[in-house]
Amino acid sequence: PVSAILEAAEEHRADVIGMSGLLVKSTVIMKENLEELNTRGLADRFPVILGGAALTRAYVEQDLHEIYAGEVRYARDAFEGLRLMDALMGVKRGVPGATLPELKPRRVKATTTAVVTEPEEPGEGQRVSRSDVAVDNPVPEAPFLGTRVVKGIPLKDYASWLDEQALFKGQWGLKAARGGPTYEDLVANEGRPRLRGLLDKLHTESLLEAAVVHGYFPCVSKGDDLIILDENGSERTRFTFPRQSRGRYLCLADFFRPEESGETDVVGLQVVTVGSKIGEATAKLFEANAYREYMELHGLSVQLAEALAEYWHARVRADLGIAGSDPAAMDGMFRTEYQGCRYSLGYPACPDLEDRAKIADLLRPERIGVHLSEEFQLHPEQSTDAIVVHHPEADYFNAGGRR
Ligand code: B12
Repeated sequence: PVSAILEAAEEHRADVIGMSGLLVKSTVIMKENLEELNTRGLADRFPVILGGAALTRAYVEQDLHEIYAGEVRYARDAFEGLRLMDALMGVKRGVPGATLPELKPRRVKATTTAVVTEPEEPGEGQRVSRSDVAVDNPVPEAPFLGTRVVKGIPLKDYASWLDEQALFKGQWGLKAARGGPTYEDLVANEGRPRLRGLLDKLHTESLLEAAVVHGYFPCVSKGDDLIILDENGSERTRFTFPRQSRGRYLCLADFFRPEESGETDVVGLQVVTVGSKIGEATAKLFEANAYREYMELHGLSVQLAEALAEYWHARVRADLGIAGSDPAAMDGMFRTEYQGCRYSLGYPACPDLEDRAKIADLLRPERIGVHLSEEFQLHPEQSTDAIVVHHPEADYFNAGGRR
């Protein structure tokens, strides 16, 4: 909460406040926090730096700058954050010539020349209620209905599902510099050896407690809804997903048999975690100011949560008897060249994080030590949930516009 941020800023006599917005929801929170700083008359005292995946430069430097009575800037990465700190401190200390970087204007096409041609929209009264997704695909037989808990999954089972590129580039920031080693050299000489060392450490110190709760549920679809049924065929709960407003008019519900077909479909749900011990280990490194080690271990732990989710998804495909078209090589897996799709709530096809509560109700992940917070975040952090869809046409798609 913003009050805790402000208390800490006062206590440590901070010069600048930095906030990170990782979730779409946090874009709204950033705005509210800045308004709160305005209300408390603190805008003059605290310049603000904002970063994180959910924010864009235009949103921060145009929209938020407009409402904040103090200075606010966007940092693309930690290094831009440092440059901004230098500039802000220069201005604060009155260093001659010190200025803040110019605000970046939003790049918009000139309205006089831009002609926006909307793809054909269905007319009034013709709202598309279903896409052309096939409804005659075979429905696989689930190995059981209901939920199961699996604990103590060994690291060696899911380590090979680690997406090295996401780890090295996304988390560890390995990047070729001009005149320096190439990315491939960095991976060979730094990335892989450090990764091997860390995986050994995780294993010998038993820092991972990988566990899964998963289940198969009978279901049908109705319009934009996926209806989960109980054993008597009555409605247990329902998810409502956004439908694309053009193109194929896809909606996640379309990948399940419609109610009027009289048939019942099956959906998989899963929550995976690598446990809470790893969070304690990374927190210790952070407190000891061992930032590099922290960043490497934390980055690896979050990618291992993702690896576990992907590994489990493969087991579900095998259980459902649809693993026949799985690609032979791992990079094909990362490109999702298999039958079906694992949709995590919060992603574009199913953006509502509130729906995580329905998954938690159905799976009861507290049985593997995972809890859903009021902000719909799973704790421990290195956990992720998913709706597993078997339909051969299921793939990632964007159904924006109804967030
Ligand atoms: C790795 C990852 C995960 C990991 C770990 C998450 C974590 N805690 O770190 C796992 C697999 C666990 C995960 C899970 C989930 N994730 Co995720 N995840 C990502 C991913 C791919 C990368 C995030 C990351 O670690 N980046 C690396 C760090 C170092 O980079 P960064 O955060 O961007 O920060 C850098 C800069 O932005 C900048 N910066 C950031 N903040 C600040 C602040 C200041 C002051 C400064 C100066 C700079 C700065 O500096 C940093 C270093 O350069 C993002 C997509 C993306 N590309 O960002 C999605 C993303 C964050 N996840 C998303 C979602 C939806 C989820 C889940 C809710 C999915 C689910 N249903 O299970 C869960 C939530 C987990 C939970 N516990 O509840 C969405 C969130 C969008 C939304 N709807 O709100 C994202 C944006 C993906 C997307 N495109 O939709 N996720």
